[in-house]
Amino acid sequence: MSETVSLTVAQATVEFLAHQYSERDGVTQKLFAGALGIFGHGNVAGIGQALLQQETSALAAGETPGLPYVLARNEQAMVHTAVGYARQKDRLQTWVCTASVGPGSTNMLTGAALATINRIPVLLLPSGTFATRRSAPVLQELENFAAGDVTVNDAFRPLSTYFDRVSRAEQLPSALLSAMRVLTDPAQTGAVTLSLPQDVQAEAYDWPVELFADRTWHVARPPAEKSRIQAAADLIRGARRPMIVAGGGVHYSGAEDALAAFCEATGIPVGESQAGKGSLLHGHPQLMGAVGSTGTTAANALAREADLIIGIGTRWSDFTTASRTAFQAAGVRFINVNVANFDAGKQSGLAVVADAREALEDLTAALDGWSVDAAYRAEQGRLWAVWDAAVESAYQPGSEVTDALAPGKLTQGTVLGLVNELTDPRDVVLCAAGSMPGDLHKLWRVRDRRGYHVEYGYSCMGYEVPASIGIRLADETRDVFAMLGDGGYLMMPTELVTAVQERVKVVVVLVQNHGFHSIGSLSESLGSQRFGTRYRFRGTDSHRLDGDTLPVDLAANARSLGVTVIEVHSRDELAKAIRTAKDAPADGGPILIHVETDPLIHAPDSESWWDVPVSEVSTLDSTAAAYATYLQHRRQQRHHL
Ligand SMILES: Cc1ncc(C[n+]2csc(CCOP(=O)(O)OP(=O)(O)O)c2C)c(N)n1
Ligand SMILES: [Mg+2]
Repeated sequence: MSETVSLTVAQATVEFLAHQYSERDGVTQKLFAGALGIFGHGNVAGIGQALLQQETSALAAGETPGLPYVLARNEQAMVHTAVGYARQKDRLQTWVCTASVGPGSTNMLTGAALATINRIPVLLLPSGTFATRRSAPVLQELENFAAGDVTVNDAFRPLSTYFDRVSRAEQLPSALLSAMRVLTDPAQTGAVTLSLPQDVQAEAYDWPVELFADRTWHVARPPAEKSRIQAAADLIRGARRPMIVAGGGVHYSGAEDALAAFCEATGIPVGESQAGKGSLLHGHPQLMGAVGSTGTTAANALAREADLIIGIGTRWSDFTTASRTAFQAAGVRFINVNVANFDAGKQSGLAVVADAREALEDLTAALDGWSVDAAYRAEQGRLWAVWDAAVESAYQPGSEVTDALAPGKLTQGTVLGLVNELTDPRDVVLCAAGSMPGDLHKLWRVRDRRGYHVEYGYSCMGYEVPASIGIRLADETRDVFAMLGDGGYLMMPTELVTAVQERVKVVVVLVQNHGFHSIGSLSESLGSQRFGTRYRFRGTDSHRLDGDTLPVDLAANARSLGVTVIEVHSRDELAKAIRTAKDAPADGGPILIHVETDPLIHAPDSESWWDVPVSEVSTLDSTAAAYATYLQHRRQQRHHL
């Protein structure tokens, strides 16, 4: 008989999680940095009691708890914190999120979707109602008229890359082991959900002690099959205008240096997706910057005529392909280097299922001595120079732009440019939704491989503040600058309080433009006249949202939460505020810089498109005109078969 120990399911879960490690390239680290949570019935006496018990005994022994607990303010937000952390750690470390029965748990659904779509590991522990049903229906329990075994936590199933419900204590070991396997699998990772019914959490069981031994999960770097590398090399040798599209997989695999070496040897230019931005650093001769709907004119011009596209670690989202209009050459072919065969098969590409770094090293060797011709390299240089000049004038607009601005307002390009210029290369810029992700994609000059963090898989308003905490906790040697719109701020300012509580230094640059610059422009381009995108009073006569600007004071709002706030009204004041934020103490808590911008000044055009359907019939001239333009763009859409 093996030795056993009596613990509740919750205590066993916490004990197990505290002993998990990930390992890649011989480097071992804890898989879970800690647990984020909000207690209510369902977890207060289960997981909550277990976390208390381990904190108490660790501190009494003069040790740090194996799974330190951090109280968050909103369950969706705490998943964002975990995602921010895990992405900054190249998916090798993450957090556990625990929530109470019902709304506490379903608040995590958006976070689950975000994690799975971005392929970022997080472990979610929603609480379930009684497995025994002995007091059913309990407070916050869903009663489904047609199915007795359904709970609100079933809503996690389509959003999780792995889901299990532990209805009996005996099921826990296999559930935990499967969860770890999926979290550390680079091809399958995402939100992993273990639903823990409230009675089961508190139930005791005699566990074999081996369950709680240290366990190390190897994060694989699968190499490509030799024949696929050979086939890919043959295709590349036969191409005249090949181009790389670098995605998030380049970062997660740590393949940046291998990519740079490959590009330098072959002269193949690189366009980057949002997650892949920073794959090559600003100034690299083959870097053509962002590609697709929010791309640079340089990358998009090359993409239009490329005869071979080599996707590396990309999901090929519509922003990256400009809704399948980016690649226009007749007979254009694709190679997809991806650790997930799901992505490697897209665009009818030649699938190279492998870790990005491994595959790039093999491809570099297979193409030894081969390069694109000198004219193609020179063309890249010319295209980039034109774009870089456009970036410079967005950073430093001329008087024809600045003279037209209302007093105290700046352009968004000025704000991005100053933050870029005055931060350290290693600092992290962060964003998720609004007009800024597109502007950052086009304009931000990335100077460190971990310096750019835009969540554009789910583009979730509200990600920014909680994720900035995760990023800072992941690496306290870097300052984090969260670029946040007023709409995004109003969606979820809650975690500023968590940053105050934990004394986490994050810098929020709040760009106040009184509504949705992004959706306003989109609306106008689709013939919908910016309807419902401005934050205005309802007009007493017009009955529409076209009255005066609302008297919101988000600076005062942030101050009331305990945040240090700096309000700026000029370029010089903004520069000073950024320097003050940089000089602020590392444990001084969050800082918010409040700046007003003009929403009608745009970043330079991408010469690209994004497919958003326009009404086919309408009584509005603006919509009818937009539909005609829409049809023209639709004609450019291609199947890659
Ligand atoms: C949770 C969520 N709801 C809605 C949207 C759709 N959406 C995208 S951008 C945007 C407006 C963002 O406004 P703001 O943060 O002020 O940024 P701005 O567009 O002004 O730059 C909306 C509503 C979204 N991305 N996420
Ligand atoms: Mg706004």
